[in-house]
Amino acid sequence: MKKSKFIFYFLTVLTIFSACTPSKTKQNNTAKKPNIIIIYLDDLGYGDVGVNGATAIKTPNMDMLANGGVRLTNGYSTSATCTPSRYALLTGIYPWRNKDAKILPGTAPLIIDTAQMTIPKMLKPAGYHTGIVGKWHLGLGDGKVDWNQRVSPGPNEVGFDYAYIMAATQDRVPTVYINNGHVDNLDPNDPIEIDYENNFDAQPTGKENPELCEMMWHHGHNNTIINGIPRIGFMKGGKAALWNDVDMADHFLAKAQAYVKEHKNEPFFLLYTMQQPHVPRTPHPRFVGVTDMGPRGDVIAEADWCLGEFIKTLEAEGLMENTLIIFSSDNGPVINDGYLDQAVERLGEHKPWGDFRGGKYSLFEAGTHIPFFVYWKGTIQPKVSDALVCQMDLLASLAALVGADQPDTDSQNVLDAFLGKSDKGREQLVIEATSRTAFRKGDWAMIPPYDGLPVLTSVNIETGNSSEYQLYNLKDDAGQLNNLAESNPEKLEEMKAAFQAIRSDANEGTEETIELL
Ligand code: NG6
Ligand code: CA
Repeated sequence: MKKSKFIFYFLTVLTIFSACTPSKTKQNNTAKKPNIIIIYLDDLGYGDVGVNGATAIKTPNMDMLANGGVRLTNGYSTSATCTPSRYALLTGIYPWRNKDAKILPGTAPLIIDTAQMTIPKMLKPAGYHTGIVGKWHLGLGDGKVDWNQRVSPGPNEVGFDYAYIMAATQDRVPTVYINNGHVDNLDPNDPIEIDYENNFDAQPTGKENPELCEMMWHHGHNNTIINGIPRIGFMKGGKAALWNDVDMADHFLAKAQAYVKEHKNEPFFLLYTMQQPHVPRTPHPRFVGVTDMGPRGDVIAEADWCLGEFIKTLEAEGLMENTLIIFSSDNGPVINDGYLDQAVERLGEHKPWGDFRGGKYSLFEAGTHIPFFVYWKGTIQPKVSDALVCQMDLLASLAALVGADQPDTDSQNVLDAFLGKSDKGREQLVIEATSRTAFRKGDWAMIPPYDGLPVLTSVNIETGNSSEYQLYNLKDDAGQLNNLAESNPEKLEEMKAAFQAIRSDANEGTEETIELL
């Protein structure tokens, strides 16, 4: 072969080779990107899970994730209620920076700015398809939603390619599913109207017509009756679109499974936000009586079953080794949250709050100290970790995992703690409960003074309010019984200074009104 011809062939081969290489590398990179699934429960307490001490409820599937992955014993939501926790999870921003990040009515506008960074928005350029199935509760539209048109902005406008959601909570209207902005099964001849102030045409309500209620309200929850359950807010029309409460778990499960099957050939991110054990607790008849605790126990068992079925789908599709699963809850537990559903009477020895004090709505630990497990078959070695981590850190940590830029938010990259490679999490965390904030640093928790009732007696909820500073060493006193503020003034001053450095207007916040009676 002549030298020039050889060079020609050599260059041709080189060109073909180099033309092939990048696409091959790209393919390989894509293949290596793990699917990311966040399974997020509603009001599940630290102690509601077997691995965290529950015996009256069996949670074998949650336990499997915890025992086979990293069981985080110092894992937090930012807040002791839903909306702010979900806001922080998705945006990496402390919810108290956004005055609208409070428990929202079903008619509230979207509280995430469509220009804001979110987990799905961060993942999309990294090649991910993004979906959410389940509870949303971050507002929809821009203030005046027409439920009979496409409802936007919403999850699709803040990064989700696919969104199959309920707008707010199971106890709030509208009681319909929304599929990428459209109310599912809506009959245009039976339009939906929603109002949180005024009833429509003297329709029956829980307040006026308790005889029509199959589940009785205790406080709040006395407006329009749907499926025998009185709700928060008034709703008219949309009969064909109404969800069936006892089928909700199966319905969301089927959507989550379908999403996985449809997107198994590309990296995907799925936020699967189950509605249990939030009120109204409506287990499918298959689960009624599987615990001795009444509906609250039964729906936790139902949620665990859903998790198991969902994992079976991942297994059947051969996805387990390439899927990172994060399991957590938006806030701590509540027993009586407004319906008479036997939760109080049949609680028995079960401790939904584990060893902690308080629960949902509380600045004490159990408000935000929630179950938190990270599982990745074959990649994560089983471990119990006491690294301090918050759901808000998932944005920066997942960005590190997929090689995206670090976002400029409150989210901290603690990926190694999530993967069990390090015991080092964040150093400090501001926690929030109904617009009041407190502080966690090292082994210490500090709650500044707040006016307001320390205990909401009719529902037996401890708010954490006190006229004095409270300081607890959680290492010796997980149950926050010994206030060390007076005996350890140095520590108190150190905590106050560190807290105020982050939250300079901490004591000026106004307390959110929760209608409890
Ligand atoms: C409260 C509701 C409570 C629950 C909560 C939101 C009343 C009296 N109480 O206002 O039942 O819906 O809001 O829960 O209406 S969360 O988990 O979504 O934050
Ligand atoms: Ca919740």
